[in-house]
Amino acid sequence: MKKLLLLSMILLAANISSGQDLKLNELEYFERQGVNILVYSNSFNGGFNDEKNSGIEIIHHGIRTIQGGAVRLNNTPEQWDLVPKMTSRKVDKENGSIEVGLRYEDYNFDSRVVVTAKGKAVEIAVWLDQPVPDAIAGEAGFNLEFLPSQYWLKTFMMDGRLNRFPRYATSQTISRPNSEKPRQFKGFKTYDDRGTNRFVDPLPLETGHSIVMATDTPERMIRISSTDSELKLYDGRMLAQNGWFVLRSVLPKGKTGKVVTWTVEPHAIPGWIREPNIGFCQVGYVPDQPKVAVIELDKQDKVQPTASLIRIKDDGTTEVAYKGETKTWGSYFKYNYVKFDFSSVQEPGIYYIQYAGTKTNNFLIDAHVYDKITDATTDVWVPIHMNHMYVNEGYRTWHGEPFKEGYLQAPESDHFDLHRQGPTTDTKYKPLELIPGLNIGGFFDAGDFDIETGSNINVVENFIRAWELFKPQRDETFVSEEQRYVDLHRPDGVPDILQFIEHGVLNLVAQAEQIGHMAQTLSNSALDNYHHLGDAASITDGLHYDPSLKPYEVSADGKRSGTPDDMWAFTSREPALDLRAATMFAAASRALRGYNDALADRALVQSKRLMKEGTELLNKRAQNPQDQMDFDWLLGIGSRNAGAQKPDKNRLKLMERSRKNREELGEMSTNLQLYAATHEKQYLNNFEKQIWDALELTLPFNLQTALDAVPYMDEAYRQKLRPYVEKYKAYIEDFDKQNPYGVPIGLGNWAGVNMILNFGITVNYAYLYFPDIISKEEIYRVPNWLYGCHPYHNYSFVAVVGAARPKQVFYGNNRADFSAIPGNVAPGLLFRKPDHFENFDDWPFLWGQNEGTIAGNTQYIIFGSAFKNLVPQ
Ligand SMILES: [Ca+2]
Ligand SMILES: [Ca+2]
Ligand SMILES: [Ca+2]
Repeated sequence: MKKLLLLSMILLAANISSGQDLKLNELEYFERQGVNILVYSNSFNGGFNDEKNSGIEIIHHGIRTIQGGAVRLNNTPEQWDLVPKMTSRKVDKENGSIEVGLRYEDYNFDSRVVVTAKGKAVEIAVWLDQPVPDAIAGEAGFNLEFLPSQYWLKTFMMDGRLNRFPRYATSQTISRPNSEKPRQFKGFKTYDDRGTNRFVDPLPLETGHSIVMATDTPERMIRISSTDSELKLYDGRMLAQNGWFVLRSVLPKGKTGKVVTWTVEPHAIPGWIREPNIGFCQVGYVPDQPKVAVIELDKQDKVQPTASLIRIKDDGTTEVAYKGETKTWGSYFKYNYVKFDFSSVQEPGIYYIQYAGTKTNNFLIDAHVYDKITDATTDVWVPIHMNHMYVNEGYRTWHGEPFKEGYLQAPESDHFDLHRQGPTTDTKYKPLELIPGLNIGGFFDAGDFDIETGSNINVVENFIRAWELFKPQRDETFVSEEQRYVDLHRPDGVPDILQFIEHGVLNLVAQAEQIGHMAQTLSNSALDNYHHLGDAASITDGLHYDPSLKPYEVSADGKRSGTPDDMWAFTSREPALDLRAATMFAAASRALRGYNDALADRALVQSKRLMKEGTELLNKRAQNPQDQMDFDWLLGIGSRNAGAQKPDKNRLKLMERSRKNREELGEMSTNLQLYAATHEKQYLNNFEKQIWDALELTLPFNLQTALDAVPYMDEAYRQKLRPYVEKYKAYIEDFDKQNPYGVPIGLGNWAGVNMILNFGITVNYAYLYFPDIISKEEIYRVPNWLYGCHPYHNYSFVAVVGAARPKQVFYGNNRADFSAIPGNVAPGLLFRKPDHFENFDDWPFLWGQNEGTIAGNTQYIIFGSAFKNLVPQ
């Protein structure tokens, strides 16, 4: 017996010590408790991505604090600096190593990075088969980047010299001739050199061979040393507010073989277990709704059998309101999940949840908790995003009037924000000629300031839907198109939402009238002002660009300048966009009737014209099989929704019939809109000929359109729709099996809030029209998720909404201030392969998790308005 005990103790000890070494796991990353080292589980993308999500990444005690491990060509790379393409990735399980091949096509430069587990550390080595090409010798180096918000104010020691990471960028720089700078993505330039022909290069904070960071903070402590190379520590924020701290070693000139070797040892707190994340609805709960907290647990954590709901009484003392079992849901990616159901507690009051040693902040149970969920978005976020206006709030100016000089015809070009112009401009204007009348109305796209036409169409549609469904009379905003002035919290006698519709339509109608069709976008012409952070009115100089003047020179009359900063209109014709605009214009003419009849008339004229021209162009195009896929997708019957599944015979038949119908009858949702606008029966007949095939083909995508038609249709339609709603009920419930949160969770490089809001809107309407099929409790799925019941942390994804703990930082245009624009809705949880969800709340700069968009936020207004109206029913 004693022997056995001894043996098991030895086994246990062996387990523990091997558990402390880094091991390559099944998911192909290095792991020990508290430390995950990923080697190109996520690749760089080039150009559009923010590129702070890739290469060698370290998740340190649950937070991805280190990334960007790769051979890079700059001391502190920016978003549009070249990234290496991964040409190979070999995982050697036996020897515990991962090797990636990296290539810079522009410089015909290949390197290999090999990461090998060595006890508690990894060795990172860079291998070259050919020396670094001359053009980038001395520039190419191995970089690793550290998250500023997790390292600032922490100590570091380089070769025994003590120091502290600066809170703000205040180190030193030099300037160097542009000719020495490695080229940027597609030849774009992120900086305005003010005519000096020189670029700025940061100097290192420290240089040496061995660095220990954050000895004062065990969660962040890391030791890095190199015997063959010099380590240099830089502050990437010197060039760009979204820069990280960068540690790098320049690759030696003229050498091959193993040229750089680092030993990297992230500290692991012995026995560390991640604190449980208790997901719940921060906004609170109405008394009769289901109330289920989802508790996210470290896989090493032991599940506690119970959790408690504590009530804070009127006198400030507390009492246990309910103690109940936790129910295991199971594992989902890297964590385990249990649920705590406290639905039985219905008494209004102030509560918090206690699970083991973890207490949440407090929340309310009360009949009115959801009453104000859309106010911040409608009263603050939306008006701040009104383009071509001066926006004031109390003592504060959010921005002056932007883009006074208007928009120039974009020449044929490739664009940094993914717009393409060409091969033709499809307008009567010459490249760089002023297109009159476009600097009016419209909404900033997101954290940037362009007018994405597609998004702006969505925005107007969303406002119209909100207006027609809920007739919100809310008037908190003064809007004068004549003064080009917006004042927040100043009623002017007109419902704000009508003014928002008008503002959106003013720009879109101007596009249709001036250009003849819809522009793809009105956007920046220069990358160096695209990443603008600050007053939108200062993005351009407000003066017409005159190429006969020198850059930065202003004409004698003060009206023109030689600075090529004017915005461009990208005008290559996209008939699908014209059709979407036609649908929206039809609805807008209806909504604006009686408020602004002149604009309603203009919108209707453009609707009819674009509908006719767009359909003809699309049908012509549909003869080309290359375009067929996009065409199908537009119809909502397409292969992108069907996934990789090869369509069977029946499906192909349906698709063919849908296509034919579309050619003859026009687009389904347009027909519905046109019926609503005109009450001409033929549109409704057309719609009915199309909707059933669409529901057969892609139910989740098309049910909303079918529900939108319910108010115009008879009882027979409603009966025919029933089996589809029943199918949709099964679709909803299936999410309970897919993940512990019961909503569709996206895994793309833009977290999935739009998909979740769409889902929420459809569930709301399915419940409204078919309460005997879709039960009321289903409508709470999406608000739960949005307001805090989700992985990673439990903060509300809507800025300032979420009584006690909304998120603090968003990727809005004030992100440089580590702030938020109230009412913004974050995309949510960004998935990093192979198993990590993330939403930073101390670092706003990753757009995939923190950037709210104008289309998404207006979609939130629909969702929130529908939801809060349904709650009391
Ligand atoms: Ca944009
Ligand atoms: Ca108003
Ligand atoms: Ca200008």
